[in-house]
Amino acid sequence: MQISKLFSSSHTRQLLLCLSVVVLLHNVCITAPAQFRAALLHSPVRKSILVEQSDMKVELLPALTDNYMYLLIDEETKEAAIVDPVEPAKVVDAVKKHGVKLKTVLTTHHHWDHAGGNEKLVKLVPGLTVYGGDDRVGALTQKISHHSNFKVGSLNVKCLFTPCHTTGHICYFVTKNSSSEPPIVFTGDTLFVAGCGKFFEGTPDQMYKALVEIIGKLPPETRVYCGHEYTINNLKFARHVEPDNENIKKKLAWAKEKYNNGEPTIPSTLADEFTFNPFMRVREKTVQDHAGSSDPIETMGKIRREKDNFRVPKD
Ligand SMILES: N[C@@H](CCC(=O)N[C@@H](CS)C(=O)NCC(=O)O)C(=O)O
Ligand SMILES: [Zn+2]
Ligand SMILES: [Zn+2]
Repeated sequence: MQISKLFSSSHTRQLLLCLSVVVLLHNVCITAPAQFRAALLHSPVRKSILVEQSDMKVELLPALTDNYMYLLIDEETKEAAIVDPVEPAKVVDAVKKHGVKLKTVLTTHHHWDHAGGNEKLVKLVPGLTVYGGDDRVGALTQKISHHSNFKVGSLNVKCLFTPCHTTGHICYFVTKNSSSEPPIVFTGDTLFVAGCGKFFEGTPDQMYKALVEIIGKLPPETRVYCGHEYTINNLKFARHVEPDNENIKKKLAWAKEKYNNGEPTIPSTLADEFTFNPFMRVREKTVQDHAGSSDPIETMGKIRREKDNFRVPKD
């Protein structure tokens, strides 16, 4: 076919028009400011927030689509640790902004969306100690197990072995001696706000131990910092399990408002989780009735399987 004919065919002109629109949109998506880009993609920009206590600070650093990295700062010594630094450049910026000394990496588990930045971060920040409970964690320097203890400046970190989502999953419980403020726990993909991680490498019995007997026994005021922003979807499932639970309805309305403002729904507290998280509530009759069982562990297995196949409603 002659070139002139090719360009005069109306189909080809339409095709070229479509192509230029695609190229234009693509360029806008690469070069436009984050706010505009997010508007195009119909999702709000995820803001980072700083949670301040007098003994420690936690900066929430949104990463990837719905992950969180957490910069933990010991106020007394200005030493810092980073939890699951999947986007190392953002971590380095936050460390500079706060003028703190980053010494420690706390890895919850080996999945790439949590541990995938470790190798790069140790190159950017020499001398880091990288903690984790699994040989599959990148750049690991200190393999830890249940109740291993270490310090981040003056803060105490206690490791909680919570296998199920992966066989080497660790949660990190952080306290300050003789503090009147709440302790905190980084729960990775074991406990989410109103949900829990998928049982990729474990059993309902293990998740029951993790959520009820280990994390659930920490002080109720403990602040919960989890690995993903899944709160809205989790609460929609929670509402399906317990349609009459007012705490779920209230928390869902609150979470939608937060989401629309681009704000995190984290931290939560353990006391609150016991009021709306179905996986923390497997001893409750309402949750057991929904699962058709009177055994909390069997209930755990049944509602996890149900959530794996749950189609999240729009509202
Ligand atoms: N359902 C997830 C899909 C991604 C996924 O499988 N995430 C893992 C952690 S990386 C998980 O354990 N999700 C818990 C769940 O879906 O209940 C979502 O809401 O986007
Ligand atoms: Zn994971
Ligand atoms: Zn994850």
